[in-house]
Amino acid sequence: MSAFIAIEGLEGAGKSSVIAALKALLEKHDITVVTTREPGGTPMAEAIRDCVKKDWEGERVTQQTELLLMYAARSQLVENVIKPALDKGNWVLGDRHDLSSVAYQGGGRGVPLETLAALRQMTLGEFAPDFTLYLDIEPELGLARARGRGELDRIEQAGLGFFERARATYLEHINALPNAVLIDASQGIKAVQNDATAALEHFIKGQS
Ligand code: T5A
Repeated sequence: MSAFIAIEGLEGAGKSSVIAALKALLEKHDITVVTTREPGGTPMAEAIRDCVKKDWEGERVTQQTELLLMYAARSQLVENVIKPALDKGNWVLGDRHDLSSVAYQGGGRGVPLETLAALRQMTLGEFAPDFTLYLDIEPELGLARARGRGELDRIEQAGLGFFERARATYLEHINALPNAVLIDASQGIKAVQNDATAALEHFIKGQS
């Protein structure tokens, strides 16, 4: 048995620390874990990540370019890393996946959902996470945490309204997903990790 778990949420929600705790939990169950991040996770996808996060000195990055780069990176990662890992019986913990595009490019930038659906169909077909953990945080708090760990990149400088729309879109979609859990990420790190590991433990039990 294998499973692809996506960890979603705005900047500073705590996805990295949650993934470390989930990995430890899975390893206690003798499960081999592969961790990924999006955009990124293969040499080419990491190059796309640098490209998409970089500030191009006054050149406007169009919403179409940003969208296509996200799906190009995702296609590379899914075909070269995620599917092969799942085929070997490993579990995959993904720091972001397709729901990020729905929230950021769809909600944040205003790309129509039909456009996203067409691109998803072209690059992923029916491939989707088996379980999604969404770490919910107010943009102001998340961005303050992100600022605390370093300078904000091009996307992080998009403004509060962008992140408010992204969060609203996350909330709308997470409530409609069958295998998804929302976690209050405004709590302290330990509490967020505890809630996340409890949710994953519940998912694991349901698989056996
Ligand atoms: N993007 C991505 C799109 O627009 N579309 C897409 O389809 C995809 C896949 C990726 C960017 O690309 C965008 C979204 C992003 O803007 P990234 O650097 O990977 O860039 O961005 P994030 O994933 O958002 O990175 P962050 O590091 O900001 O988020 P995390 O992983 O959620 O946060 P984390 O764990 O690194 O924590 C950040 C800081 O907060 C502290 C940590 O110690 C750290 O300093 N922290 C807490 N402090 C107090 N209490 C807690 N509960 C805390 N949790 C973490």
